[in-house]
Amino acid sequence: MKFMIVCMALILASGCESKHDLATTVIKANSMVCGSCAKNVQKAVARVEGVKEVNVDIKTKTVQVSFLPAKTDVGMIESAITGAGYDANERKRDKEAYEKLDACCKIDG
Ligand SMILES: [Cu+2]
Repeated sequence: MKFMIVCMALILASGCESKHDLATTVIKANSMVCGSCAKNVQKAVARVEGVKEVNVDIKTKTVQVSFLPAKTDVGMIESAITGAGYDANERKRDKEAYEKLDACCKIDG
């Protein structure tokens, strides 16, 4: 977050977009319940081309992602999460992927 503010200040002052053209989004993944969910989501999002950084917070059930807007977008990142079997913002998890999750990761039995 600090970085973004610094970058924005720099863009206003001179223009650092060539080196620091990362966008950051926070995605709600409410169906994550444990550490292995967090790992699954982390891995799935990290595989998306253009994603530079993934921080999963299991306590707040959020996924903070830094990505290159030229290569990917929030929709693609959400798809990666739903494809791993977890809800992402308003998108519902992929049923088949969800069925393959460990028993501890299933929220509705
Ligand atoms: Cu889990």
